[in-house]
Amino acid sequence: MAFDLVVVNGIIVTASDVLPLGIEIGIKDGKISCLGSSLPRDANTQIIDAKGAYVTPGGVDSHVHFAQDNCPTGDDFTTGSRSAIAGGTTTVLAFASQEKSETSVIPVVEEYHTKATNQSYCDYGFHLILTNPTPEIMQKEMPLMIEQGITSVKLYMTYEPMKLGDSELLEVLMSARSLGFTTMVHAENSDIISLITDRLEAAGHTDPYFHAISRPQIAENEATYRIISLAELTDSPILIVHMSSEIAVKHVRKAQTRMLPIHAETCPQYLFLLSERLKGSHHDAFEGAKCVCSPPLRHDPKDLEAMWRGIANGTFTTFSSDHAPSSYDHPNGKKLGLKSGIMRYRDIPNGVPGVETRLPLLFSYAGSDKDSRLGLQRFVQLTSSDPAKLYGLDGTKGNIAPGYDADLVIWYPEEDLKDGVNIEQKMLHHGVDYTPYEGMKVKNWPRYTILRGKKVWDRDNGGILGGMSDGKFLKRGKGKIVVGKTGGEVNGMLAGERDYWV
Ligand code: DUC
Ligand code: ZN
Ligand code: ZN
Ligand code: ZN
Repeated sequence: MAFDLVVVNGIIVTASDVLPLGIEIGIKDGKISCLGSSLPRDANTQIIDAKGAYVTPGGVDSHVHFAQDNCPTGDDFTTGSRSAIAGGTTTVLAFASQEKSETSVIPVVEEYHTKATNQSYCDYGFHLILTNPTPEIMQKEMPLMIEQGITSVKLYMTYEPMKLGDSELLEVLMSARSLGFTTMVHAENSDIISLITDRLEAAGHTDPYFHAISRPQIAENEATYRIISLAELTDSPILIVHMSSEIAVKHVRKAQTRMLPIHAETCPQYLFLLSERLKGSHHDAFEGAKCVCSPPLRHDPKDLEAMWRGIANGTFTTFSSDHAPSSYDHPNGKKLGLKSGIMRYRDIPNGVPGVETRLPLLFSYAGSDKDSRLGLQRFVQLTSSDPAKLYGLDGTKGNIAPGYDADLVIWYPEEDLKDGVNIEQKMLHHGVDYTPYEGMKVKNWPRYTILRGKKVWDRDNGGILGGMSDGKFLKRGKGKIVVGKTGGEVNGMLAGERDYWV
C-alpha cells in the first residue's frame, strides 16, 4: 500500500519520546497509518521533507472564545480558527455559552453549531458554559449533551451575569460525578472583587491599571481552595482554568499530592506578562486596556516563575491560550472602557488574543539546552496530548502514532531560523488589531501545519492553504484523567479518604 503523504527526515516528538532521525510518518486517508523507515510511495504520494526539523502533534487549544456575545469585536470561528492553524493548532475547544435567562441548553448548542459549521479552518469541539444549571438541564439535557460529544462544562465563580453560588457549584459537581463529564472552573471570589471595585471607583481610581488592584491574589486563592474542597467533597474531577498566582497554585499541588483529581491550566499571559503592562504606554494610559484579562496580570515576577515551575513539574495539565480578544481601537471593543467619558476599567471587555502565538511562545523554551525550561515531551503533553486526554479526544488527537488523526506541526530546522521570529500584529491571522506580544522574539514558528493529512499552513509558500470547511466538529468521549506529570491514568475515582459516599 502506498501512502497519500509521507513526512520524511524529521525529528518526531511525542508526549513520551523524541524519536531518532530517519523515522518517517506514513499517512493514509487523513490518519497516521504507520511510522517506519523507507515507507513505500508511488507517483501519487506527496512527500514533505522535514529535513532535521522537529515534528510535533498538532496543537490542541482547549480554551478559546470564538463568536462570543460578550466579545462583539472578537474573533468568530473563521478568523479564530485561521489564526489557530497559522500557529500550529489543529484542534480548538470553544465555548457554547448559556445566558442566565435561557432555561434549555439545546438551542444554545445548536446556535454554536450554526456559528461553526463550514466556518472553521481547524477541528473544533464545544465546552458548555453553564450559568443557570437548572435540575431539568442537569438531569435531562446533560446526558443528551454527552451523547452529542459535549463532555465538559465551564462554571464561573465570579461575574454577576454568570457566577454560580456554592450550592449551584455543588449541584453541578454532583451531576458531573454521576454522569462523568469534566468541569472547568473560573476561580475568583466575586464579593472581594466587587468590594474593592466599588471602593476604587469611589476614590476615582478607574484607569486600566486598577483592574489588577481590584482582583488581588487572595480572590483567586480563596476561590481555588473553595472549589478544590467542593470537588473533594463530591469526588468529582475539576480543572481550574487560567491560573495566575503562586499561592493559589499551591492548593492545586497539595491536592494532587493527595491524589485528588484536581487539574489546572495556565496560559501564555501568565508566563510572560506583568501588571505593569496595564499602565499602558507613556503617552496613553488607556492602552493598558489591551492587557485587561481575568485573573489579571500579576505584579510580581515571582508569580511568573511559579507558573513556569508548574509547567515543568507537572502541576498544570493544560497550557491553553484563553484566546478571548476584543479589538482595541473600536467603540465596542476595548474602547468600551471610555464610554462613560472617563477611563473605566470595569467597562473594558476582558481577555487577550493568543491562539496563534501559544505554541511558538512555549516552544521557544522547550528543549534540552541551558535556556530551556521544559523538555520537548513535556511541551507536547501540555499543548496537545494531555488536553486531548482530559477532554475525551484520546485515540484521535494529540499523538503521532498509528490510528491517530494526521495532525502535525513541522517546525523549521534551527539553522534555517537563526534569528528567530519577531512577533508582530501584521503577521498574525486573528481578526483583532493588536497582540500583547508585539516585539517579542520567539525561536521558531510552525513552518507547516497538517490537518488530517492536508497541508493547511505553509509559512513560506502561500500561508493559509486550508479552507473554512476543513474543520470538523469533534464528538468527544468522556475524559481520561491524567494524574500528575507522567503518572498513570485514573478513570474517575481512585483516591482514598473519600469513603463517605459509599
Ligand atoms: N475568563 C475566561 O475564561 N476568558 C476570558 C475572561 C474570563 O474571565
Ligand atoms: Zn474565566
Ligand atoms: Zn510614545
Ligand atoms: Zn476563557
